[in-house]
Amino acid sequence: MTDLLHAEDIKKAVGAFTAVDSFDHKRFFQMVGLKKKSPEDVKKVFHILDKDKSGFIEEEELGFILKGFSPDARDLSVKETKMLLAAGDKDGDGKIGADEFSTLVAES
Ligand SMILES: [Ca+2]
Repeated sequence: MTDLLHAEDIKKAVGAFTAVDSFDHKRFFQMVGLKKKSPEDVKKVFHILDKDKSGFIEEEELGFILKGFSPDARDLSVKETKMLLAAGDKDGDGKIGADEFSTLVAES
């Protein structure tokens, strides 16, 4: 992930949401520098977060999204995970595809 984003930005962004239920994906994507990355780089980040390479970020993987940026980051709470899924899952299939992820980042 540090090939794509600055380690310092990742540290700051993860550090801003250490409190449970404080996660705000829009602010996080801005702080971590993802919003200003090219569509190709956003897709690369998507593939890192899609740990099982299924082509989707499922609800379980969403819960570990912060760990995808920094291994020592916390897991999202169930509430945060459900809110993030609701924000990103445009077609209602219960998981986030690459295009949905790009849209989620663009909207932040
Ligand atoms: Ca997956």
